[in-house]
Amino acid sequence: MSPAKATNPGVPFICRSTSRSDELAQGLSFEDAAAVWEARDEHSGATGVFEAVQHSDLVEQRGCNKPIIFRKLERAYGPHGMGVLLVTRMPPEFVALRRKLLFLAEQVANLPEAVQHSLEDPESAYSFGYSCGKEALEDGKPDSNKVSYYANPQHNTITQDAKLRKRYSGYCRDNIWPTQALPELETTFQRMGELIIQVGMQLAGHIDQYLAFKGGTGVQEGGLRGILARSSCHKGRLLHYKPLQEPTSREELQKWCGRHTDHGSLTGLLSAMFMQGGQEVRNPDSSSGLHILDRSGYPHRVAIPPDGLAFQMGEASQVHSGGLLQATPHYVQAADAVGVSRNTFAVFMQPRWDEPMAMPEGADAASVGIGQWRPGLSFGEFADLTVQGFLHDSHAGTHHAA
Ligand SMILES: O=C(O)CCC(=O)C(=O)O
Ligand SMILES: [Fe+2]
Repeated sequence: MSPAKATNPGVPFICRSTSRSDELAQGLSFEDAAAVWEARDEHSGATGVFEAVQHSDLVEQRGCNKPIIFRKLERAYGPHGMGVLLVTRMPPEFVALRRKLLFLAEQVANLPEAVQHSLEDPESAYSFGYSCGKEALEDGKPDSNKVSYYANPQHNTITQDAKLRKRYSGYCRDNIWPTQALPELETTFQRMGELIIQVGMQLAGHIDQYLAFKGGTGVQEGGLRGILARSSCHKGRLLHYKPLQEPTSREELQKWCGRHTDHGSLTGLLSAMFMQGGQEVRNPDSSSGLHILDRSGYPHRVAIPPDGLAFQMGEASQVHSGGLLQATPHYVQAADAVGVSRNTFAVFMQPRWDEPMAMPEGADAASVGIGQWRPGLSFGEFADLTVQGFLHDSHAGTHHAA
């Protein structure tokens, strides 16, 4: 199936200017410096204002941008931040790949059952390849509402060590691809994953400078960027939220990907694509989609523009920064419209399984604030505890970057 001609997805997105004087002096253009990104929930009228930075500014690492980027990072990820930063004006390759990959998500969900089954990996607890109905919803029922396809976007195999492949199966087993049924999936998934990781690494470099500026004693060797560069086990998740068969309550719609925080370091997220009958359609329900909870627990809908890439903070970064960076609680609400699917892609950038989960020297353990964390854990052990916690924690509704 070839991608349909783009219809206007109608994302309620505006770049709004705030103060201009000091920012102009820092050497950024007016628009760049002032960019915030405002998403409005048309039903409730609630707005969320999120920080945005242009991709080119992130890449160039110009010294004069630092004070602006630091302020944006603080407003995004600090203890009073909104939990998300948007990278805008991603290059044309990214925009084209997004469409191609999200059409493939729809196709994965429509593969014959026998093919889907052949792409499953029970040995990794369905953390590689096709997964549907293997995770529990908040109410304990199997989650058959969405289809996931998991893979390492950078490496098809990371180790031959049988012990590691068994002990850390969620990281160390091999990628699985539908080479016959959907040959384009492998390259499209991997290229998009690689692009997201590249931008995430650039962002991590700025975050390290920000942490140093805040007086943080440093996030382990090489900072957050070092942790992510050492890791060979980032995980991509292609997601298809199945169309509703019949109208349902708002409460049910909010269970599709219940409230949780990702347990890795940094999560990159695409703008979701809605589809009906094989064609892209506008989001039929302006209150559906990704919502983040601000520090007072108030939900804000996050509408990512098609050329944008959003980054949420994960729990590992909260630990590694001693609480200077705060993990982002979020959930996804399905669209209140029969017959419309939602397709998206997340990349969980996460430490290697053996990376120490140490907080910076001198930091106060209480400020880490992650329930399952204690000193001396490796990331693999921390992740195990997190996943076990999900079995009992009524706030967690999703399987995670494994
Ligand atoms: O569907 C989305 O936009 C986000 C999915 C998510 O939060 C997750 O997979 O952890
Ligand atoms: Fe998530």
